[in-house]
Amino acid sequence: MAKYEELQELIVTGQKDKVAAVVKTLLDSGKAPMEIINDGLTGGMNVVGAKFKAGDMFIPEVMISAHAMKEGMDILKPLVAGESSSLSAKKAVLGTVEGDIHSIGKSIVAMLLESSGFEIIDIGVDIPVARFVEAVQKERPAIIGMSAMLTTTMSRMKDVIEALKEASLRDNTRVIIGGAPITQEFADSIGADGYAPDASSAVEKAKTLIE
Ligand code: B1M
Repeated sequence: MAKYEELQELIVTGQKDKVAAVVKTLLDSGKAPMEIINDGLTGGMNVVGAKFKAGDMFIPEVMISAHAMKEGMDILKPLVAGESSSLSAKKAVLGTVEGDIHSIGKSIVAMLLESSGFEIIDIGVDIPVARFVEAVQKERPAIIGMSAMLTTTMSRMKDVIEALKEASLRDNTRVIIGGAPITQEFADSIGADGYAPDASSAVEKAKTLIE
C-alpha cells in the first residue's frame, strides 16, 4: 500500500509521472487530502530542502521536485476546497517580494486560504514594492500576504508596509508575512500584523485578523 514515505520519495526523486497514482492510492485508502499535502508532498519538499542545503541536490533537480509536487497538488487542491469553513469570502492579495522567485510556499498558502473562503489575488513572485501598493489600491483586500525565502529579500516586506502607510492604505489592510527566514520577532520589528510559520497557521492568522 502506498505510504507517505513513498510519496515523499517520488517528490525527492522528481518522479512526476508516478505522483498522481500514489496520491490516488492514498486517497482510496482513506487518507485526508490535507494530510497527504502535509505529510507526503510537503514532507518530500522538506527533504529536498535539506539535501539542497547539504549540497546533495542542485537547482535543476529541485525544480523537477517542485514540478512533481505540483502534480500532486493539482489533484488535492479541489478536494481541500471541500473543507472550506463557514468564513464569508474575503479578499487577500498574495505575492513573493522583489528579488525572490520562490513560489511553492506562497502557492500553498494561497490554496489553503482559498479553500477557507478567501478570494485570492495571487500577484506572483519577484513583486516590486510599487506593484504591491497598486494591487492594494485596485483590489482593496482585507489582507495582504507577503512571502520571502531569502534573507536578502525579507527587508522588502518592511518597504511594502512603509509604502502602504505613505499611500494611506495601511489602516484598512492587515499584513501577514511568512517564509523560511521569517520569525515572529521580525514581523513585530517591521510592524506586520501577523506571522505564520506554515500554511495552516496562515489561515488561522488570517481568520483571526479579519474577525
Ligand atoms: Co531556493 N533557497 N534559491 N530555490 N530554495 C532556499 C530558500 C534556501 C534556504 C536553500 C538553502 O540554501 N538551504 C536558500 C536561502 C538561503 C538564505 O537566504 N538564507 C535558497 C537560495 C540561496 C536560493 C538561490 C539564491 C540559489 C542560487 O541561485 N544560488 C536562488 C534564488 C532565486 C531567487 O529567488 N532570486 C534559489 C532558487 C530556487 C529554485 C528556483 C531552484 C527553487 C524555487 C522553485 C519555486 O519556488 N518555484 C528553490 C527551492 C525549491 C528552495 C528550497 C529547497 C525549498 C523551498 C520550498 O519550496 N519549500 C529552499 C530550502 C528550504 O526552504 N528548506 C530554498 C517548500 C515550501 C512548502 O515551504 O517555501 O518554506 P516554504 O513555505 C512554507 C512556509 O515558509 C510558510 O508556509 C509554507 C507552507 O507551509 N510560508 C508562509 C511561506 N510563505 C508564507 C507566507 C505567509 C505565511 C506563511 O503569509 C503570507
